[in-house]
Amino acid sequence: MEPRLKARQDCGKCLINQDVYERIKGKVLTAPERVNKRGMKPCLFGKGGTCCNVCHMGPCQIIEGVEEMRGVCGATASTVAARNFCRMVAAGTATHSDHGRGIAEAFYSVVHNEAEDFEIKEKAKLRMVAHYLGLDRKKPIKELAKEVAVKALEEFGKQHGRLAFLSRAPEKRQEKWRELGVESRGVDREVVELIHRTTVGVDQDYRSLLKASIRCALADGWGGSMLATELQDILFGIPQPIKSVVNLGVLKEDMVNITVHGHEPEVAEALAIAAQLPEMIKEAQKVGAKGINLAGICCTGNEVLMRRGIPIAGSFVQQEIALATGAVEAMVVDVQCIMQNVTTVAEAYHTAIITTSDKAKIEGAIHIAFDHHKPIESAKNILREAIARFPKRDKKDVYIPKKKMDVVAGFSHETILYMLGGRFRASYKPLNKNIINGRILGVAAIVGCDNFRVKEKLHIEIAKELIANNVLVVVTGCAASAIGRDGLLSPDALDLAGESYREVLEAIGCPPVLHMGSCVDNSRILIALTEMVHTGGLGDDIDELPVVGSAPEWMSEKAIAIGNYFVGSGTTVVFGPTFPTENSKIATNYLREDFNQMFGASWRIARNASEFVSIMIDHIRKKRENLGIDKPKPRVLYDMAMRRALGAPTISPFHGLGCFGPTHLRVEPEEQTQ
Ligand code: BF8
Repeated sequence: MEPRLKARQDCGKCLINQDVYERIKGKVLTAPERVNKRGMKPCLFGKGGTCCNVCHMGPCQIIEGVEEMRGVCGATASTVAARNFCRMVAAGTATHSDHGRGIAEAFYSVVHNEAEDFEIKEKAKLRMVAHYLGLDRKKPIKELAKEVAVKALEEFGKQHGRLAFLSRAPEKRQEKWRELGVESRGVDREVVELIHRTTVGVDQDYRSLLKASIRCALADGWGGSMLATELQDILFGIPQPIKSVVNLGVLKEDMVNITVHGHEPEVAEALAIAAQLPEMIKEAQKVGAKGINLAGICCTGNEVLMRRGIPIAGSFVQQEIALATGAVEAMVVDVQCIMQNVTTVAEAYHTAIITTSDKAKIEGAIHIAFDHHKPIESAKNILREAIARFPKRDKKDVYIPKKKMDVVAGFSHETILYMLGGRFRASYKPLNKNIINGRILGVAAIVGCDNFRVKEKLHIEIAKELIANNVLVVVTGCAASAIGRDGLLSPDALDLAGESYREVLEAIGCPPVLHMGSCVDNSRILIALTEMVHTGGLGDDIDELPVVGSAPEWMSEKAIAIGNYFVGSGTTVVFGPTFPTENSKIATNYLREDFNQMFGASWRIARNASEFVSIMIDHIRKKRENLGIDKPKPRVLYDMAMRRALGAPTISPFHGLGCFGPTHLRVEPEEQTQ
């Protein structure tokens, strides 16, 4: 039967695993098909930020400059676009920060002996974090850990003063924040205040709203996200370069396959430990499986990839098709980015969707609440549910595509220090030196989501062109998985790097694109940038560095919060192909021009890969010029044919490369004991 509504949009994402999509077509409706079949494009007013629904006289559609098309209350397009932008920042900050709070609570339980199974893995990092929380880092570890747990939790509810980790930023940046009055107080306070400002009849000046959005976003980057990353590292280990594999081909026909999906690593860490227990392997063998195979989806996947080398089955856009392989016994989810449709797809197979957080239940899923006082016991219960599904798998219905790609992940800022400087002189000096001498043009981050509405493979195209132009590229989130799928996280991709960048990479033996972790791990990039400033030679503040950020396929509110804290911290970011304030030129211009005046960095918009790369490289070049280190080389321009010709590197073992696991990070050995 012909669809009632005519398809108006194409989705390019089904091409990633088209063979699997073909098999479920007509069986279950999935996101790519919904993009095609919805019959309506995204609402123009909503998409560009000028649909106001903060009260019930509306929703009002606003057109900038048209008097009759202001809101019923008179709200202008700039106010409404700024309000909506602020709400996204507040939501993004809340998600990362509530994740951070969850980890802080788990940490509290561990150090107060209220939780079994986990322990402090990184004592030196604990001392460093204690120092920045204003504690005496020399105290005995057990006592200090308890104080850190309390202090970390207090950061969320603090009412006055400023967030402790803001003091980690370069001094000049801190002064700027002070002068502008955007130092974040407590995380919760900033989120609550920003939401308050955006309600009907409160803050009705786009300038005041947008400036306030920075105060909230900084509470994400230098607050909730940074606390999450640091406490996770202390509990579960600082990532070190590690080999693994990405894409659906990591699922195994003869094993119980469990995908871990969401964002918080606690559940996945417990599952990883429990899945290795002989008793659990025996239980799996009893039902005819060889063992238990864990594979990641989204940022939970990135967390356990970074620390344990657990393979990634897929990014955000692959969550449904991972189930459609018919080979997944359970998809275990925690919080964020879990599409409601996973239960619909799972119903067509033998798969259980298991929710574990009391904050995130899904109709049609099984709920097994994860008890962070008893992580392994909780994990065993989850594993048993999955194991029980294995005999129900319909072998005729199983299709695991062969596609997978080798990757090296695990580039925390500590390991980058080690890799660049070596064991005895761990520092960013070699990086700064190579930027100053022009071997490396600058640093670019490609972060954030992948998006069913974006047809092109923007991440890959942008990354290829940047590395060909000698730009060091760091990645996080689903962008990292997408780039991994196409081989750029492998040292085998060195050939795609520009000549001088390749020389640097060959000397240290690492891939041209560095995977720095999940989305909360964007805070690692903030610290890396600060380290570059402190190392010297590239200015006194982050906004002087030849660096730039991007989120080419962003879709989540979290991405907007991340972009905003980077801008507030002095890094220009390029987003696209759409942007949430676009219907108000006034608000959008403020984010670009006025933010640039205030923070030395701005929001930029690009529509396609070429625009992204142009803006990013021009920005890096401008910063180099300002620093007086510019030796212009012609940009290598890529058209589509050239990009295709570049292809993807083939899989091969990583023989003879030097980036697989520093034995020592920059710690004082005596601090590890006590
Ligand atoms: O926090 S990149 S789709 S999984 S929101 Fe979600 Fe976007 Fe993926 Fe990670 Ni970040």
